[in-house]
Amino acid sequence: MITENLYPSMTTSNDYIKKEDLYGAHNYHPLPVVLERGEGVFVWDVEGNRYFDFLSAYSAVNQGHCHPKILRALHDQADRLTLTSRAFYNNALGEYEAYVTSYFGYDKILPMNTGAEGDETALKLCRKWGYLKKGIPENQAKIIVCEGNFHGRTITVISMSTDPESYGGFGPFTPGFIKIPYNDIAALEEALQDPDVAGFLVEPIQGEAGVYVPDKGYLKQAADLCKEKNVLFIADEVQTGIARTGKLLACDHEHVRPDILILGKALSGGVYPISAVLADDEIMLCIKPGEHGSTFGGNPVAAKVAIAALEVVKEEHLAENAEYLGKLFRQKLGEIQSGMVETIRGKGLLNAIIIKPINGKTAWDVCMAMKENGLIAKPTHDHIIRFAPPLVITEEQILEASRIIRTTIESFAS
Ligand code: IF1
Repeated sequence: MITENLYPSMTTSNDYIKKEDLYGAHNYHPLPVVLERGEGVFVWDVEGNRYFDFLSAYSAVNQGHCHPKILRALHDQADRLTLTSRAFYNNALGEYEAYVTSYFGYDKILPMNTGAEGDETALKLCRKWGYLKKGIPENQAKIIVCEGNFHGRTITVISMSTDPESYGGFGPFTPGFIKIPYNDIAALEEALQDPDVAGFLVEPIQGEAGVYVPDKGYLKQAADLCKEKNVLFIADEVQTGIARTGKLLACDHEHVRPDILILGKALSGGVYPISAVLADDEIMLCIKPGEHGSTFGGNPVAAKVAIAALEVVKEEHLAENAEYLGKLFRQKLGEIQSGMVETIRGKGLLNAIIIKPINGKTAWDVCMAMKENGLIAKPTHDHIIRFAPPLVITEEQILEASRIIRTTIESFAS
C-alpha cells in the first residue's frame, strides 16, 4: 500500500493537475481530485482527504480497492513469470481457462485485455461463425446493435456508436452494423428479417447511456428471437457483469445465457487489464490458430489475478450484497427532497440519478459539492450522475453515503 508521498517535489493536487495538463493528452475532463491511495470503498487524495468511491473506476473495482487476496495473487505471480506470449504454453493459463469456463458455464474462453478488445473479439468471432456455420456470403455479415450503446473506443467499436462525442471526426467507419432503438422488441424483430444478420450485440443495462435499465423481459424476448432466427445473442457484460447488478451477470436476472459473453473490468478487481470472451465450441472453434490473439492476452499474471478476483466475488457474496444494498440505496435516494432529482434508476449497485438543473446548478456542481462532503462520483451526458460503489460496501457505509448524497443535493434547494 502506497502511504508516503512518492513525489516530494509535487505536494498539492494542483501540482499534479498542472503536470497532467502540461504533459498528458486532454482526452478526459476529470473531477479536480488527485487520488493516491485506495482501500475497500475508500480512496484518499494527496491532501489526505478520504472519499467514498462511488464510481469504482466505472465498475472495475467491484471487489474494493487493493483487495489483499487479489494483490497477493498479483505479487506472487509477478515475482515468478509475468509474460510468455502465446508462442509458448505456461502453467497458469490452462488453470485459469478451466476455472473461468466452469465458473460461467461455457466450453471455452478467448482471453484478451481491455473491454474494447473483448467486443472486437466477439464481433470477429460472430462474423466468422456467420460465414462458416450460418452460410452468410463472404463479407456480407451484419450485426445488430442498439442506439445509445457504449462498447469501447476503437474505430470498429465507435462505428457502432450513435453518440457523436464517441464517433465524431474519426471516420471512415467499419460497415456491417444495423442500429436499432434499445429496449424495442419490434425493432429487433424487424431487423432480424435480414438473412445476413449474424449477431445481436447488446448491453443488458446501458451504462454510459445513463444506467438505462430495459423493460423486464426484454433480454429474454430478444434472446428467444435471435434463437429463432439463428442469430448469435452477444451480451456485453463488461460493466454490468461480475455481480454489479445483484446477480453474477445482468443476464441472469432473466435467465438468459448469451451465445457469446464479453467480460472485462472487474474480472481483475481493477488490479490489471483483463477481458474475456466466452462461448461454446460450435462458435469458439470457428477461429483457428493464428487468426486472432494479443501479446498480453491470457498472460500468467492476468490468469492468477482473474482467478483470485472471481474467488472473492463468491467468497464475499458480492452479488447478494449488491442486490440487497442496491434496493436500500434506491430507497434512500427516493427520500431526497429536491426538485433536482428527476429520475432514480438502476439494478443492484449500478444506479443513477437524472438531475434537473436548478438555479443554473448542474450535475457537475452536485458532484463537486459531494466531493467536498466526502463522496466522489462523476456525471455522464451532462445531467446523469452514476453511482457505482465497490460491492464490498456495508449497510452502514451505504447509509452514510446516502446521507452525504441527500444532504448535498438538498443543500441546492432554491
Ligand atoms: C472511457 C464510458 C462506462 C463499457 C462497456 C466495453 C467497454 C466499456 C459496456 C470498453 C468501457 C469505460 C470506458 C471509459 C469510461 C467507461 C464508460 F463512460 F465510457 F462508457 F463505464 F460507461 N463495454 N467503459 O462500459 O472497455 O476498453 O475501456 O476496457 O472510455 O471513457 P475498455
